[in-house]
Amino acid sequence: PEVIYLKDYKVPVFLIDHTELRFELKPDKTLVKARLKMRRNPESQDVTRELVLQGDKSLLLCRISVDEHVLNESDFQRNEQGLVVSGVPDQFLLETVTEIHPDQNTALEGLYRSDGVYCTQCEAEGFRRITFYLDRPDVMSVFSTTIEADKDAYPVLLSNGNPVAEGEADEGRHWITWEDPHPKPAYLFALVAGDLKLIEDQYQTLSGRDVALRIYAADKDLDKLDYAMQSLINAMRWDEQVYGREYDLDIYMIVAVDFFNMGAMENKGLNVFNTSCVLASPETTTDLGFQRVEGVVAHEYFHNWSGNRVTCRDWFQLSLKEGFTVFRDAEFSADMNSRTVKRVEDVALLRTAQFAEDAGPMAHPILPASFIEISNFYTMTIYEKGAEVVRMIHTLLGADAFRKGSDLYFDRHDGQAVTTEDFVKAMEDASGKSLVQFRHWYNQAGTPVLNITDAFDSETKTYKLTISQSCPATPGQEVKQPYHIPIAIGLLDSQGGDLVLPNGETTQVLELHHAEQTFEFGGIHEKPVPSLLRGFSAPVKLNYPYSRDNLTFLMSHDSDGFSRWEAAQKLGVDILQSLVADLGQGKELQLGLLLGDAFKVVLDNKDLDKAMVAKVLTLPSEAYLSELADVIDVDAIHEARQFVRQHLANQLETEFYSTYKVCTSTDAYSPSADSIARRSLRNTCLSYLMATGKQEYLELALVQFHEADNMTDSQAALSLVVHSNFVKAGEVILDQFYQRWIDQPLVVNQWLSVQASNPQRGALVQVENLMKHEAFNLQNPNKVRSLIASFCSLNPVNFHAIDGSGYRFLAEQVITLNSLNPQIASRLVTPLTRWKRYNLDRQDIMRKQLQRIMDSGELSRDVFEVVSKSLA
Ligand code: B3K
Ligand code: ZN
Repeated sequence: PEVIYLKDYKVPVFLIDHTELRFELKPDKTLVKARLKMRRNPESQDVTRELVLQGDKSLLLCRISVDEHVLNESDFQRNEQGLVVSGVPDQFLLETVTEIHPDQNTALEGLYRSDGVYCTQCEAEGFRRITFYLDRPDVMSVFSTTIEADKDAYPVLLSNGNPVAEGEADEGRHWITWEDPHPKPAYLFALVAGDLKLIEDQYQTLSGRDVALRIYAADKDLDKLDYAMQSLINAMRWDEQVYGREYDLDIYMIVAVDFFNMGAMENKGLNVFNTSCVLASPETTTDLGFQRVEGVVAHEYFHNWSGNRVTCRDWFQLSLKEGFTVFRDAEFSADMNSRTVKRVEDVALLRTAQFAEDAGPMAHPILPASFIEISNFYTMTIYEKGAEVVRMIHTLLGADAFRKGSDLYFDRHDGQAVTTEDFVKAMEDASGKSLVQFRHWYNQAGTPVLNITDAFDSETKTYKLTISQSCPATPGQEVKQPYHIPIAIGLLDSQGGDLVLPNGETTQVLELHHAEQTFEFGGIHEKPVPSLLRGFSAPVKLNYPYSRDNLTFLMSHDSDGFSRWEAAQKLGVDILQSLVADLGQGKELQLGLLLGDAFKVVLDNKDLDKAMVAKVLTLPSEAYLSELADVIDVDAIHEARQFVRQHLANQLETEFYSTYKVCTSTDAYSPSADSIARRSLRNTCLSYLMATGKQEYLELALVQFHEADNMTDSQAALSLVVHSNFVKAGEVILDQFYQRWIDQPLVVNQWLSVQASNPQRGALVQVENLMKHEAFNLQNPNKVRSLIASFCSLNPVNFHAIDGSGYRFLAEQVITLNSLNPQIASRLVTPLTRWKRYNLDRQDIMRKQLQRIMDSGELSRDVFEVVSKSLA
């Protein structure tokens, strides 16, 4: 397959001013009639008379004409990528009739059917599976779309913009025409046709315009749409208040479908959502699910400005819209809920998944220089690290200058397809702050490492922090230039109070520019304890020789909530790492009271946010410990962590039990931050109580399972019992759970996931059996994620079983999915690509399975890119 390079970017030779589409949806085939008003791009130097259109091999071209003159075979050429029409004039009308087969579309890109509903997914390059087109984001066109279909089966026909005409046709068919006045790239096109129901609301924008809000879903899910609607309204208000951005069409629609490759898609005026990111009800949805709905609804809404009004010039610029929009949705969620909890969750995800990606064979900068398949670049790096980079700009500029910068960016580039450089330039121009060196964050891959040492001079009363930075080599990038890094710090006196820093505040942002730099603080009377990287002000790894006493001190005194959690994590990591080392040397595990005592202080502190208490009490995850390890010892990490959990459970049994009781409430379910916090702490306590292995806590968990009025509590109890040694009890409630929720696919998916992530022996056999279960369907990505992906990423001890069974299993699934759904296949393979992180025995069997995929026949570009880069 061909490698595409950013450096080869050229402006389009032709443009499309107007796109008129007519879809005739029929069960055996769909006809797509396109009328494209095209003209030569005055900005292109290219004088060719050849028009090159993208079009997938699966498209059947029935007819093509230029200015109403029908072309014959000699006037154009079909090839793998599309169509080349020769001898076109400077301005012309291109008409095509194409036949496509949505029923056979298992890749879920382009036009496909999800449970009988026609829907589209065009980002990044799906439009070329619908018709021949200039399928690139810098070609923006006004769309007018007519959909014709059987009226009974498809009463609802939707596309972008506003409906302008409708009518009846022969044979019980009907049609509707939609017009979208905003020029847009083809990746933002959408079409939906189906038997859908809706809930409706109204929104009045700041300037007084009325917008109709509609959320569509299958009839049975109509009762689960209110939370998404409320989240949408909150997001619209927030974007007006925080960014001054208003919605620009008369209608905003969201459609929920069950077959979807990712979370949701921001098509102009017509978002298509995975049901998992829009449906929410207390009985069926966990707190995490509620928060995901809120976050994703907001994310897609925010794209209307950061992505749609101002879009990407080419797909290398993906982080322009994704990094910025993730930053926006994270800030929205922080404002709606607990800011610190949101930050802790995001950082935990970044440090496990994104750091691992940055250290693996697919490492790439947030502005990649090349790719084979763009779908492989919808990554943690583009999204989450991209958001961190925008956050650093926010930190360096301050909120006011950042807002000026975003205003300038939106005003300057409204209606354009631009680059990350344009974004940074607008931030610079509006603030006057140089971001020249900062741009390395866009071009360099890898996670920078900071090593910090300090010195206190009691004579001169000065305290010095010496910070050095480095960044490991990544594929194709041996040497890195020093980054410009904002490091937010505080200094604590021996009482735990914050010292006032030179900026007059208790937190100051140090700006690191050099490979090594020393920062001096005068007028300091005793050696302070530094609180470093407050709020995780930069996506880096930080080493400072904290003693365990330092860490317990910071855990209870740091004024920055994030840093208190971070101190607890560091303490947990330190303890767990030494236990893992002990296991490696065959030593018996021992643990003192220090960690439990520190946890007790936190548990007893009634002033703390319960959600944060729960976070602090949660040991660093196996995934995070793995990411930090030189060589990942899967079993030792699991064993050490279980040992510490059990030890803490015994040491603090009384406290966990009383806190569990305190957090028990008879109030009706609410997804408010307070009640989420209460449930989260309660379930954390229950998990420790279960770790004692005592029968009485099994009873407690079972009572919770049976009496819960919400999915959070019932699912927490279910997974604790299923993952415990009480095997029989686990089987019984798994069965009860399934019978109860058999009609709720999203709940059944959680049921699959609980079993797939079971660390007890035998999980793989269970997963293999479940693949034959009626609840499973390999063509539904949500099912694949719940069962197969959960097993491979949430069940390290079983997936990495030393007999290689987990690896073989994954390779088989990837090979099957490669031809069904390449995007899902290529995501699934990720855990195998990290083979270099394991011991030689495992490396060997993991690599063999990658090779087996490689040799399995014709690979999709998606799978080929990931597997070949991993083997390189
Ligand atoms: N922009 C879409 C992602 C499209 C993925 C295409 N493979 C969702 C989002 O980030 O909002
Ligand atoms: Zn997005």
